[in-house]
Amino acid sequence: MNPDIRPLFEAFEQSDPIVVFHHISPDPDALGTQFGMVEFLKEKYPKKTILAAGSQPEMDEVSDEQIQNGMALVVDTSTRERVDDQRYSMAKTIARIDHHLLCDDFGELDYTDEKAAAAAQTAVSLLKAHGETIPEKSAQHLLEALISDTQKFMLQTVTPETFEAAAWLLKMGADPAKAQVNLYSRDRVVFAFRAKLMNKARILDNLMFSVVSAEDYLSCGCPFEDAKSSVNTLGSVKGIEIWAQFTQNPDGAHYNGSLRSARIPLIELAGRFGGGGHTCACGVKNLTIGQVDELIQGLRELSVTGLNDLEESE
Ligand SMILES: [Mn+2]
Repeated sequence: MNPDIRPLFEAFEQSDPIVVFHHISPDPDALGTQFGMVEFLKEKYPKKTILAAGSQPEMDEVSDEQIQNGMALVVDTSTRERVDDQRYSMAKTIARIDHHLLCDDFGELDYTDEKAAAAAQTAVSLLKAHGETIPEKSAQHLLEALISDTQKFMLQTVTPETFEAAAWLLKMGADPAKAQVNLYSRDRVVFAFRAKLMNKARILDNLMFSVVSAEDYLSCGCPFEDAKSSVNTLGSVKGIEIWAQFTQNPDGAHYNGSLRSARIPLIELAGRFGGGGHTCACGVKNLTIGQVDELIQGLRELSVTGLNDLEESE
């Protein structure tokens, strides 16, 4: 990561408006880091226009002019194509705060810490290093981002720095009990869909997977966005090393895959199908049903060979 943090804070100082962007289909890290930065910037610069961009209804209306005249801050987004609202590229100044494996360089103001467990962790290190204090609202958003991307601090990506970031956020007023409610109270329709997902789960060697149709979630009244992010419903089963969810898109033609493992790297296999993400948590889009079958076979093999590799290296 760019060790010199000053240019980022100088850019905040000099820019107005500042528009904060997230990735397509934002997860709680993308949203929490986005709103964490928005609330911080609003408090620091009460006279400036600070906006949250994105295609969701709860986001701000942002005009072309506002983007052109100011700064775009992109968070939690691995590549340029994944920015939710491509108008970000019209901004005078573009910066990024991220933690994905670096495959697209955003330039001089790219602050990507590949070792951070969440984009929120990168954001906190920058804020701390610059001696900032942040309002409670901002701290709450960032804590929720951190908890979510680390699955409650239980992933291999968690380091002492992750807890240091969490400790700092608590000092700034964040409340973990509120985070539990905000992050993990499910809608009843999501609960109903997840029951189906579990019902359809199958086990092959050390792999558990479930392939669900559009009908499966639409009939429960569960939106695609909520349905497709249910993969961890399949995790935490003894003897299961890899778990995966394949969700048919609402168009009925393709499938969205979410792949997870506790410790076997999946990124290379995901890459062969055009997917990406993190070492042990990957997403793959637009799979045909034939590709879903191929990927399941690949994951099944990896659930055995990957485990052997781990045992040998122990
Ligand atoms: Mn993230």
